Amino acid sequence: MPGRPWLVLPTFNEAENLDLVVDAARRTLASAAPDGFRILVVDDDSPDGTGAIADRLAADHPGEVEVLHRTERTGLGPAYLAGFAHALAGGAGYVFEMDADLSHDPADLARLLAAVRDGADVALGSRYVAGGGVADWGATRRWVSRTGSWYARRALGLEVRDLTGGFKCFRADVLRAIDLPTVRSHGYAFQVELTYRALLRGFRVVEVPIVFRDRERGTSKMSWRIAVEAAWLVPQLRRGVAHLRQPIARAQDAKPPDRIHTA
Ligand SMILES: Nc1nc2c(ncn2[C@@H]2O[C@H](COP(=O)(O)OP(=O)(O)OP(=O)(O)O)[C@@H](O)[C@H]2O)c(=O)[nH]1
Ligand SMILES: [Mg+2]
Repeated sequence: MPGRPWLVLPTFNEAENLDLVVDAARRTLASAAPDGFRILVVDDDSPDGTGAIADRLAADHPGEVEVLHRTERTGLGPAYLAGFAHALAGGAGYVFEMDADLSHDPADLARLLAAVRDGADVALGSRYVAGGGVADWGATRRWVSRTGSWYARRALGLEVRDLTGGFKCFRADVLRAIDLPTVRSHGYAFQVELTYRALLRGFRVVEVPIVFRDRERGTSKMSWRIAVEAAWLVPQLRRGVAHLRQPIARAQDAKPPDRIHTA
């Protein structure tokens, strides 16, 4: 039997959102995963006291909520990598990524988990497939996001429509097979890179429609620096992850070859 689902929730200054997000996620996961789940908050020493709120939630919900405190803010990618390592060491069977600002609806965790339980290796919450969308962005932000996904798709030769989203569910084996210690990207490029690595390994990636909402509380950490990093790094990914192109059957954590999916 696969292990439990772990939700990795990176936070930087999410004091106004964390209680709401964790509450909603607990409710969804309690019914989608009645055998147990874990919510791991990964906080980078947020100056607004998010870490203390996370500690209180962990004390109130032992066995369900846990906190990983990091002393330095090094970006979303490194925070996720630390969270993944912790989740895998803790026996996770499935690992979710989700923003902690309610842009991703915690109720959708159930659909992502169902997609993976139904045979996907990775389920991506997707704004750019039928039924998905963005609720309240202006024209510029929509254009930047769509162009970013288009650019990454073209640069890497992939079919996935929403490559930059950060609402995902991985089978734990996928995270073990994609050589996480060599991941270098931080922002949007991090999301592109993980999906690309999974596809190169032959894993089955499916898109699950989601509606993305703008945060109502707290401030965005999206910056031009992150967008520029993505534009610069994505074309280099082809070379950077070439070592993952080996047939999955020979990979250390290989699955049986009959499950190979060609992207
Ligand atoms: N631990 C950690 N979390 C981060 C860091 N940067 C962003 N986050 C969290 O990652 C999630 C996504 O960040 P957002 O600020 O919402 O960035 P975004 O979604 O690209 O931008 P908006 O759509 O404008 O909100 C949120 O839960 C943030 O709190 C970081 O450096 N460290
Ligand atoms: Mg956000």
